[in-house]
Amino acid sequence: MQHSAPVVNSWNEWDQLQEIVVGSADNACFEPTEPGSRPSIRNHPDTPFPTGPKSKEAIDLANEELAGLTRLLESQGVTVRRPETHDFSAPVRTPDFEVENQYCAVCPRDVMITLGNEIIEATMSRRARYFEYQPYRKLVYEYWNADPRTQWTTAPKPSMSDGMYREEFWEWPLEQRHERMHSFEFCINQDEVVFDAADMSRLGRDILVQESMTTNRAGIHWLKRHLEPKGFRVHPVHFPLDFFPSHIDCTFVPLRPGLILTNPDRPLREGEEKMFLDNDWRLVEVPQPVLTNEEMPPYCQSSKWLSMNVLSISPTKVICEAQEKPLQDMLADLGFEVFPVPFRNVFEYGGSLHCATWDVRRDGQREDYFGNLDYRPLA
Ligand code: DAV
Repeated sequence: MQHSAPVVNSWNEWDQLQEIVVGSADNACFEPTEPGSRPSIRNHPDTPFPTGPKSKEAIDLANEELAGLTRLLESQGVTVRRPETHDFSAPVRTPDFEVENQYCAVCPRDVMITLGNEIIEATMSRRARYFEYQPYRKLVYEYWNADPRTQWTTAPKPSMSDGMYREEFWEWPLEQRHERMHSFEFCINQDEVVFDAADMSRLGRDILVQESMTTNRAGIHWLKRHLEPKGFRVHPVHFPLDFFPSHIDCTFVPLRPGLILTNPDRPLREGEEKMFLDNDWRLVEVPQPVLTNEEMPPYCQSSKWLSMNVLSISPTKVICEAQEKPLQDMLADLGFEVFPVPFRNVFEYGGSLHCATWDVRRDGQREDYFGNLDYRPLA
């Protein structure tokens, strides 16, 4: 079927949504301990973290909320697609590593990104997530077969061998993290190209990429070299007070041209606000989340800032977690129609509403929202 608009078309985080993939908790497993991840039970750091499949009850509760999000999106005229069933309990063995089980398909955002008419599969940064593109491949083939304009790129797979990681990272005392906060060195080193898709945020021609535990400078360099010839500008961004950064969408969340939600605990590195202020973008701090970090679900490895992991249906409609009243009120004051949906049972799978989705088609084209920019491309 040939649409007049491309089947794959999404240039930013906010244009009117047409088609989206919502994750699934089917067959989800606990994330294994590995060089790139040290999961622990909240408030019980000395109890061993569980391994293998999650309980049926936990999976059903998350799936109910994912189904609720699906119904809401469909009621707004959005086509919702779901990943294929995958056996996450299967171990992975490559020439470079072994890991006892995989993770889940709750967070397509971490793995897949639409950049205009191109789908990119991220390299990923953790062993248990090495094959996480697989539940989405059937959809990718469908989009690729349906429209000759669909471009599809898989980023180079890193070895994920021991040498790719900096295991001491996990032992650094807080004081040392503070001293090193401007070096942006985390649990992966700079030897191989590494990035998770969720460290990127799309603003038309301009793509922000966070340096993090899941994206290194070589990964950002690869993205620049890949995207600049296509007319994108790639901007590394940093949040030095986030000592365990992973994925930009609980830190810096654009909602419409000229407006970005920011995290009061994680200010942008000094100087990096210039491109936004020079182009009349407002950076607006969100209120404190309703839950404290201590009150987050025991198996959840993310912070309370999942509160700001909202999903835009359009430049005027935003989906927000049902219990986050302070943020909902702020969004309403900013002129948004807010759609609350219960989602706390999804938190232990690593994300909230933005993480648990991958938008494939939105209205609109590539716009330049940063006319006043001093940008130096690689070549
Ligand atoms: O701020 O805790 C959570 C997002 C993970 N996908 C955070 C990052």
